[in-house]
Amino acid sequence: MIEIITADITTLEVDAIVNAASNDLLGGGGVDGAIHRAAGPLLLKYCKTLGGCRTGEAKISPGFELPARRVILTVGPVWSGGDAYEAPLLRACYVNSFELALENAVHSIAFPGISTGVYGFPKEAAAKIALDVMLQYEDRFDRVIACCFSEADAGLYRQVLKAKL
Ligand code: AR6
Repeated sequence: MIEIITADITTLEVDAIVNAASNDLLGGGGVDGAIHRAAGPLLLKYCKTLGGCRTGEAKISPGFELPARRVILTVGPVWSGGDAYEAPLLRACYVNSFELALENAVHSIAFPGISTGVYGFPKEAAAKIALDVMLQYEDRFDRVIACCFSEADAGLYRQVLKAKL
């Protein structure tokens, strides 16, 4: 079952948390900044060896000082009106993160709302894509967590999930 929670993703004790990163993987604000602060400086050092990440793709690192064992770094699309392949690119973020998780024996995974902050992806459309892919993969994991950062976002996720079931 997909778990929809309101939490700071950096506090979760799971096999992997997913980071909504930027193409250079060198940190930033939002959830990315929070993850780098909580993981400590070794995360940035490690990310510098990864050679960046294309939009829609995913890479993996250790969790360093985080309670999570791993960080899966993915780069969501910047919303620019909807005609620039934003939806398939966002879907690819979730699919590629799950595939990388499966390759790395990750059994519990938590996702933030990729692209729904600074990158401006409309929240309801993003939640539909996120939950669609989560439903596709949930059977292959012990825990799949949609980690929202506000009760309002969690409410939206619950509403979207209910409509899909
Ligand atoms: N735990 C869970 N969710 C969070 C947290 C947290 N600690 N902090 C923020 N969120 P954003 P993006 C939610 O802007 O839109 C960075 O600078 C937030 O409420 O972090 O993909 C990167 O380096 C929102 O719903 O990511 C990139 O340059 C969601 O996380 C750029 O931002 C994503 O918001 C990526 O932008």
